[in-house]
Amino acid sequence: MRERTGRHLAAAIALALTVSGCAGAGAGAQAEATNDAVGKGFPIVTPPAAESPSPTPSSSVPAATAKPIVKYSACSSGGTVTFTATYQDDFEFHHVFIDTDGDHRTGYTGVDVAGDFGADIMIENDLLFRSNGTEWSWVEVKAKSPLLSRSGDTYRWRLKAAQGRGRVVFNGDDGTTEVTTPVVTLKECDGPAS
Ligand SMILES: [Ca+2]
Repeated sequence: MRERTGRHLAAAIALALTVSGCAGAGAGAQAEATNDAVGKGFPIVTPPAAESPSPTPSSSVPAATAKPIVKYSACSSGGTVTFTATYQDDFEFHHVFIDTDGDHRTGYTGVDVAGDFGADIMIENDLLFRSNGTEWSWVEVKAKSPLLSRSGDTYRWRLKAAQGRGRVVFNGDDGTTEVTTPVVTLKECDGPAS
């Protein structure tokens, strides 16, 4: 937890502004600082759609339901890894973060999980991204959509082993609330990939 991210820094800056009395701006100043930290310092390289990838993650606050993400797992079979999770809250962004090299110094370091984590790969809804640094900066991987299926609140994704093997967490973000599961241990799938 020692490496905090731009958004935390931005929050600290906003707090400093507020405390110093610079801002009658209040929330406005905080929003501006947050945008600046991500938007100017680390431009999104390939913005294929208006909200892709999503804006800076929300701050972590208690979720609406006691267990916003349940039945989450990751398993490997052959040359692929399959991720499954049920998101019980109404999240806008459904993420899988993967530390493919097990090195917390590479990839996005802002994942809110116990222990060090450097996410090299991110799935966001139906798109795949690779990290472009330790901040919230991602490059879309133009490939077949990782989204295998969606049934109600349950998502299934599949990646090649090179992109999917490693330490995995699931994350949901509704723009206000962000929730992250503990690190998931990758297992062998019970049956052949289907
Ligand atoms: Ca890493």
